[in-house]
Amino acid sequence: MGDVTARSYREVVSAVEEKVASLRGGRLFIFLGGDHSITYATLRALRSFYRGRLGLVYLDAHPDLYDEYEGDRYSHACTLRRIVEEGFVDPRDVILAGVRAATPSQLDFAEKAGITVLGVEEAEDLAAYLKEGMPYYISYDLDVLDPAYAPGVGNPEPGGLSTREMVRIIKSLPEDVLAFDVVEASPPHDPSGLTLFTAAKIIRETLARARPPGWGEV
Ligand SMILES: [Mn+2]
Repeated sequence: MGDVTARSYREVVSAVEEKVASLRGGRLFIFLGGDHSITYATLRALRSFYRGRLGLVYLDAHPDLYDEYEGDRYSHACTLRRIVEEGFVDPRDVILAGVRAATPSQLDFAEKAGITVLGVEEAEDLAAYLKEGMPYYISYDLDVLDPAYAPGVGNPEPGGLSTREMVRIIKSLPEDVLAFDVVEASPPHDPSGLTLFTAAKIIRETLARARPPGWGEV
């Protein structure tokens, strides 16, 4: 589908919505970021025509649950908060995994909303929290990995998953995937190119795992 170019975040959101809606369902969507705020745009676009059940697996070192960050409610630090507040996904169908840099207020919001939060240790068991028969959107923030494996991200957070552990997690994900994204790859922070190789590995493993999506009545 190509790149999205825009002069503002608002334009990003409408450009993504236009492109995605023009193709509608029946295929597996892959979105490559760009910072994590893109996931608000992609889910909003999918929700413009797909109204069925949808779970979200959100792999991230950070919860992205701030109400506002540096004066911006649509910052990458607020993405998951906007997704659940605007009703794109029921918070009880969200699994946030690999978290290791959370503030108390964000964890408090997650608990009240019913979001399942798993730390790095528990991330490998996330399959136990998946809901049977529910299609999923998978969002991979590359900073869920340890910076040893993916140094080229905007907010590296040591103590994360290894690529091997990530592959094991991917093999445990649901096969019914409507769409997935891989975000936060930042080439200027990735002089060796390793982060992009790791991103490619995640994409390939997810493609190997996912069945053609069951869009149902779209
Ligand atoms: Mn993120």
